[in-house]
Amino acid sequence: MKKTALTICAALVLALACCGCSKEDGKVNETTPIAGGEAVVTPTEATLSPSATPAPTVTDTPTPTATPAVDSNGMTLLCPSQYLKKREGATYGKFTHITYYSDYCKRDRGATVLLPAGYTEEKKYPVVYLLHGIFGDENSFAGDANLPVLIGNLIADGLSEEFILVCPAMFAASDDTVQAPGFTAEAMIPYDRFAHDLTQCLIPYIDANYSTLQGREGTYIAGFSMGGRETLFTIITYPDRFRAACAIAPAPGLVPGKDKFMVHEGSYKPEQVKFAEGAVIPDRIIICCGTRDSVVGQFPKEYHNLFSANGIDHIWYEIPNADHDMQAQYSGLYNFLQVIGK
Ligand code: FER
Repeated sequence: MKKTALTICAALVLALACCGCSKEDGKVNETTPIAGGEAVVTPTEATLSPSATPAPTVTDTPTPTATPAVDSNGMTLLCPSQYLKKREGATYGKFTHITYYSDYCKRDRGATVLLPAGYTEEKKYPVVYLLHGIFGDENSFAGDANLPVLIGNLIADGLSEEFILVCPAMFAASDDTVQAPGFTAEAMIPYDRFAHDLTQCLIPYIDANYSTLQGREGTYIAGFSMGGRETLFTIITYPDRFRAACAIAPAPGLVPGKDKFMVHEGSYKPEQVKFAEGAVIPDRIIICCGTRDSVVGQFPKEYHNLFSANGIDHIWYEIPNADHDMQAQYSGLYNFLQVIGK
């Protein structure tokens, strides 16, 4: 009882922390690139519902666009705002909700799927699995109207190959009538279980039902916050299954630690976060975070340091002035989605 109250409090604190950084009343700055990004309103237990945060509105850019700043790794620091606006000549896909049977969880589970606008069974598409934040579900990303726009624009400009986006529900509880997301050690278990549900059940389902480029070559994973942490957990656990990965503002807990929300037992010991000599591993791993992230703070940078110390090749970059917000998400996705097929 006491634990539940604490969990709800912690969830509210997190939601407030996220809401607190909203600066522009749902509007993304008109200059390029986007600035003062919309905060992610992380769903709490109370608001866990299919309708996700309304996406920020992007208004017309009156001035010609400046060349976006790029770092030494070739990462564009901020997603240029014109990529979040619909335009003539580009086509945009729509999310649909699917249900698959998880033999791992022994029950039906949901996911949302965004097919490329010109999807045809005659082609084979890579698949990006995109993991939501804590308390989220399969509808969290599907509620962001900017996401299909970003993807359609990247494809229209030839920056991304066409791909299928799958947004799963990460909380892979064995019994979701008794287990619920929260800031407790027990609640971390179903999040980590998702790696097994994904590789054993969801990927085979997607491969069986869509025209996919199967196997490591066509399989990508990315996530925001809790989803970023589980992206890292998944590639450490199943390194040979993914061609590339991106952890945007990954939450603590992959390794032991402590923050304002909880003590993290750690899914792995720091020395276990490595790949075996000669193992098949992702070609590219990106870790990024806003310089002003008020929720996960320095933990993403600590992952970067751990990966470096353990000899894992990766790209680390910081998103100027971004909080735990949409600006961070769009920056990470803008860069990562250009990696598909390359
Ligand atoms: C934590 C801090 C942040 C944590 C999770 C988060 C499980 C996730 C935040 C998000 O998904 O937005 O200590 O522990």
